[in-house]
Formats: sequence, structure tokens, C-alpha cells
Amino acid sequence: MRVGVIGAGNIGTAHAVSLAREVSGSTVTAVFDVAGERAQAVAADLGARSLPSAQAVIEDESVDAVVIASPDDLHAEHALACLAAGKPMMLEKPLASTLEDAQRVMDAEVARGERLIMLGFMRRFDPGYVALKASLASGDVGEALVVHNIHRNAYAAYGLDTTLSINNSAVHEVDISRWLLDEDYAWVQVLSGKPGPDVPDGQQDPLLITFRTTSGVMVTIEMFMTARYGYEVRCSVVAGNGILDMDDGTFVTRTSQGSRGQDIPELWLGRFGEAYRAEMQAWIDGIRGLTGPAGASTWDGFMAAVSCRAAVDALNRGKAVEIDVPNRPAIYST
Ligand code: ISE
Repeated sequence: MRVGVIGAGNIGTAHAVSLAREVSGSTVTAVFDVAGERAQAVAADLGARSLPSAQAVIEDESVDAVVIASPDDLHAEHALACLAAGKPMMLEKPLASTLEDAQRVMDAEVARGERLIMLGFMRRFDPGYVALKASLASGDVGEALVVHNIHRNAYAAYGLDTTLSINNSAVHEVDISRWLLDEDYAWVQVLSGKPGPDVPDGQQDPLLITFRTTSGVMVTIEMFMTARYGYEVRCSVVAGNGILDMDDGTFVTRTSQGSRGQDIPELWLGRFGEAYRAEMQAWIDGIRGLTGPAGASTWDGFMAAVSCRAAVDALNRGKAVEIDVPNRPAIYST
């Protein structure tokens, strides 16, 4: 698969390098970024061409498939252009920056009648979450009653904006808990309280978000964007017959000089490196026809957008909000 990459920031560059050097069955042939020198540097490093626009990448004859790692508010525009060109894409999360745009992208894919989008919810490929889902599915601890999530960033990489904390960050927990439990949300409430020391006036951080699923499982998310000390993601499931805590295989405990400790990453690339690599391999295998569709679909991205919109409403209105689950279009039934 000859892949074109739109967006050569941290994550776009990581995907490009992984596709060129680690994933089997793919090469990178074209790169675009608004910062032209960055695109040129990545392209030169990987033996690709740097092109003058996102559209040029999408239309280029040397591009069979596209990675979209542009800013969130351009996801819909770039996804719609790829759909129009009939090219498969790995679209970074979230599906779009608004629910209305998410709906437009899903409608366009449904109108085409074929699934071309894999959404970048990489945690579905993280060994920790995969093991957690397998343990839960084995039935050993019984039925899930509560899922507790913790998601902390050392600092808000895109500036602290409470809506973005939900739509760009907590969206990961919204998706992964829905995937773990295999059900949708029916209800959400959001609390904020005393702000952390780095929180500007008018913004709220940390947030405590609670969803209830259609069968009644409670899902809690502590979303703390300005935790200072490092990047940390945790998940525990409280079930009827036991507890599952996700181990974080990335850390080594070092005991020396009378103390015991672990290094923790500053950013998500350090924590989820293997998940990103596995996600890219699954995407390439899927579009080469070696496996079926992999990872999160447009429907999963749309349901995450519906759920995040309800959470933002709940925060702004200061009360719980009910969530209506729309009908799932037939192309997403498998
Ligand atoms: C960022 O965009 C990501 O996707 C990271 O995985 C997440 O942890 C971070 O909070 C987001 O800002």
C-alpha cells in the first residue's frame, strides 16, 4: 500500500515513520503539512515527496490510501475528500470536531455504500486494554458493574479548553469503555470543582464525567489535562465477582539507593507506542484484504461524538443529560 500522509505533526510523523519502517506491506509516498519545511523533512527522511496541499495528496496517483492527522477541525473536510476520491483512510480521532460534521462524514460514507474509514482510536490495539477486554469476556469476574477511568496529561498540548478536554481527550475513554462493554450510553453527568494551579479563568480542570450505559453499567472518567507530573492512563473494572485492573506494561520498577520508583512518560506517544504501531499494521492488513475491517469504524466515531456532545451539554447545563441511541446504518452492522 502506497500511503499519503496529511499532517506531519507529532502523531502524523509517528504514523509516517511507522508505516515506512515498521509496518509490513506499506510505503509512504507523499506528505503534506501547512508547515512546508516539516513536511519536506519527513518526506526526505522516508523517501517520499512533499506535496503542496491535502487535496494534492488525496488525488496523487502514487497514493493508494491516506493517513489523516490534520487538526481536528479539518478532519471532516479531508475525510469527505478521501471518500469522494474513493481512497481508504486512517482518520485520526475524533471523527470530526462537531457532531454535525461527524454526521456529514458518516452520511457520505453510507451514501458510497462501502467502508473506507478506520478511525484512530488506538487504545483498541493497546496490549493492556486488549487483555482487559479478554479477561472481562472470559466471564471469570462476572458482569461489569462499574468502569473507572483515569486520564491525566502533564499539560494541555493544544491549550486548555474544557470542551476540547471532552471532545479530544476524554473521547478516548468514551470509546474504549463502550468497546470494553460492547454497549452504548444512555445518560451522562459532568462535575467540575476546584481547578488545578495551571487552569486559566473560565476553564474547568479536572472534570469528573459519569456515563450510565443502556444496561446500567456506570462508567467514570477523571479527566485531568494539567496534572503536571506526567502522562497517565488507568482503567479498572468492578464486576459482580471480582475486579480487573489494567497493568501498564510500559513501566519498569527500579529499586536503588533506598528508594523504589518508575519513570512515567510525558506524552501519549511514550505510553501508547505499541498501540499505534499495531493499529497501523491492522489498518494496512485490512485494506490489503488480508483481514476484515479493523479497528474503530465511522459508526464508533459517530457514537463517540453523540456521547461527547451530551457530556458537553451536561457540563454546560449543570445537569444530567439522556442520550438517544440513533439507528445504526446497515454498512456498520459487522
Ligand atoms: C491527544 O490528542 C491524544 O489523542 C492523546 O491520546 C490524549 O491522551 C490527549 O489527552 C489528547 O490531547
